[in-house]
Amino acid sequence: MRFAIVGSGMSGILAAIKLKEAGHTEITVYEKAERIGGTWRDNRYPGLACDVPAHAYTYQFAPNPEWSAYLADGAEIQAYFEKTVDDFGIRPLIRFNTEIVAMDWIDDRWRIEAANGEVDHANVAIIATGVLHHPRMPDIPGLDSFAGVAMHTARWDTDVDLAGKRIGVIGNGSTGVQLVAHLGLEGHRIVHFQRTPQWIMPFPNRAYTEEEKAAFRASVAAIDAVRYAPEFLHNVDRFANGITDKDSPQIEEIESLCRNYLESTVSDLELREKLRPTYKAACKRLIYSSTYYDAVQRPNVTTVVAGVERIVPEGVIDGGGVLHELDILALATGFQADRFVRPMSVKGLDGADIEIAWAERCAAYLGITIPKFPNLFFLNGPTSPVGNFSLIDIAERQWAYVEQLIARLSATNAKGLFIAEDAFATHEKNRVEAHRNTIWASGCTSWYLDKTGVPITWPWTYDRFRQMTAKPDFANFVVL
Ligand code: N01
Repeated sequence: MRFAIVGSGMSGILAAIKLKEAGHTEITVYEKAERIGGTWRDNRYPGLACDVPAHAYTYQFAPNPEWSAYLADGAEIQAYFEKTVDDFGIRPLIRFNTEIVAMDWIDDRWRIEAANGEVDHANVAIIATGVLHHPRMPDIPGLDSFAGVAMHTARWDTDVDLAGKRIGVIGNGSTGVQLVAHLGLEGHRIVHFQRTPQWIMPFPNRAYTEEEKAAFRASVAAIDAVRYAPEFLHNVDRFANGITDKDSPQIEEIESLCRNYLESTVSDLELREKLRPTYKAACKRLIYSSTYYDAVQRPNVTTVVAGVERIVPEGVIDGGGVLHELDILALATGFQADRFVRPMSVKGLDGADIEIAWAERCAAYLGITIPKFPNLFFLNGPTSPVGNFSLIDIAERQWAYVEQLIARLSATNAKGLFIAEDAFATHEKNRVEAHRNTIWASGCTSWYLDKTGVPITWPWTYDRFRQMTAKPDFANFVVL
């Protein structure tokens, strides 16, 4: 069996390692960039970190006793993936600088075409192209006229010298908050344009001591004590169970923790009201930060809530007509979250086209498989649980499921399999229905929502995801 994996971020690396370990030899990982790493390669803005504890944001099979802190920064996470690729010997499988542009199911296998004209064929295609990959540029008049340096946070130019510069930041999602917290505490002059306030959950970080790292090296049990620490699991469970019901006591508890943090930390009453959200906590992705409120109270940081009217060569004119003169403009304006595999063209059985399949909304059964696309398996595909979970854990569960699909192909000599249309339609109907009551559909805007207002995520508990991905029900699959 020949395998093609598209993308060498966290999920693609996982798939390659697992296939190699299972004894497969015909594996190629296609990577359009010149390095592995996906999100952690593309994002290099100051303050980038992961708000999932490092020991929980780690492959099960590759624990890392060397994590320097409870929450790791972006560069350290990228280094972990680079090391894992080498430790497991999969670098030779990766074709760098090779962007796949088209995939067609022809004669019982995938014909895979790269932008450079190369063509490959594979029996199984693993789509590991990430969730938040294509930057979303804001539609603000005059953006092109800015005379300073304007850059999206996912395209940060680390050569730009920030010293002494006046820096504007548009956007206050997880990215904008990390950037402003970091630069603000470093003393840079920041003007932060906030369109909608965010709920902020305190989540202190701390460096590990050499003694702790020695204990992690000595025993995986010490690592597991962090990974499965009761207080961390309590946070995860509270969130996982709360999101399914916007009126749940868990959401009330999250909101009260955030509200208390705002009120006990931000002393200036005018600023406090600027930062107070009017929608339910966790409706937008909940932000974890124990430094942002400190930063925005510094005299070098200004929070502007008057909106952004237009951009001019000198800076930004806010909704009140005030000009904020700037040298650097950071666009922390998020991603086109509905792209997934696209702009790649993917055509399956009987003329099935991913553009048509996803015309109304992008979705995949368990985030893994879609009807009429045989042996096309997504990791962290659409409708996977993305909330505030470790996407590594989700990809590992999905991989364990995909492994069983691949084993079935081998055992039966089948050419292909995919989720049946009726099983998928029933699942999607239930998913859309269940979303009515979730926190994400409780009346805010966010990247979770598709164009019809339905969240592109998992509306049930995380336990249900665990159960449903434990074992495929082959009665729900079409086997060729
Ligand atoms: O993007 P976002 P992000 N004028 O879409 C604003 C993950 N992540 O890059 O809320 C003015 O959340 C927009 O305003 P509003 C995580 O899953 C994880 O921050 O729409 N403002 C919003 O404030 C996260 O959820 C980590 O009113 C404009 C912001 O831009 C996801 O990535 C770290 C605007 C966009 O927020 C995306 O986060 C970082 C305009 N025209 C990110 N257009 C971890 O630690 C947009 N905005 C794991």
